[in-house]
Amino acid sequence: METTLIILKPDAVQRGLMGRIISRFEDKGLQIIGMKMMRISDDLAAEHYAMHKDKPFYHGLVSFMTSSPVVVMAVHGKGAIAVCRKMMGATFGADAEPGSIRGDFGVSNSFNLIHGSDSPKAAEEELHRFFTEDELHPYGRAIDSWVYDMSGEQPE
Ligand code: D4T
Repeated sequence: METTLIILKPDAVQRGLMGRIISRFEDKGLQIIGMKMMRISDDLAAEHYAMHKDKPFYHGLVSFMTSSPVVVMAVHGKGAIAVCRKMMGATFGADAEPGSIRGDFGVSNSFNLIHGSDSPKAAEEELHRFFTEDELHPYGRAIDSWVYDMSGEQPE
């Protein structure tokens, strides 16, 4: 089981898409164990996108991410990191597959609605970047025995 960091970017919040995007993760059977609305500071955006510091789109990206509130979520489930990335679709809206979040809701390259951690290492770092320990709430769900086959040692 994994937990990944998802950010509903400023365009998702401004366009009133929060509920529909959150529902997709819930419908899939993933569990939200942390969620808050926040305004990302310049420093936090710079830390989060440090790997893109030398890219031509960096300043626009930081300016976009700090322009308006975002919603950050800790999403938990089997293979949650890859499952969420698949649900998000390709980076650019115009390339993203229909049925994916970016494919269904956007056409822009830079306003691409959502961020998701891309590896277990990134997920761990990013969850710590955006959440304190007491903001995460792992909880047992009665439906887990129907979301997963629990007859073996691991959820399947
Ligand atoms: P994030 O990191 O936001 O989940 O997106 P991806 O993992 O799908 O894509 P990324 O790291 O390559 O890009 C981060 C962020 O920068 C924007 N971007 C990217 C942009 O505005 N122009 C570009 O040419 C690229 C490559 C979009 C997502």
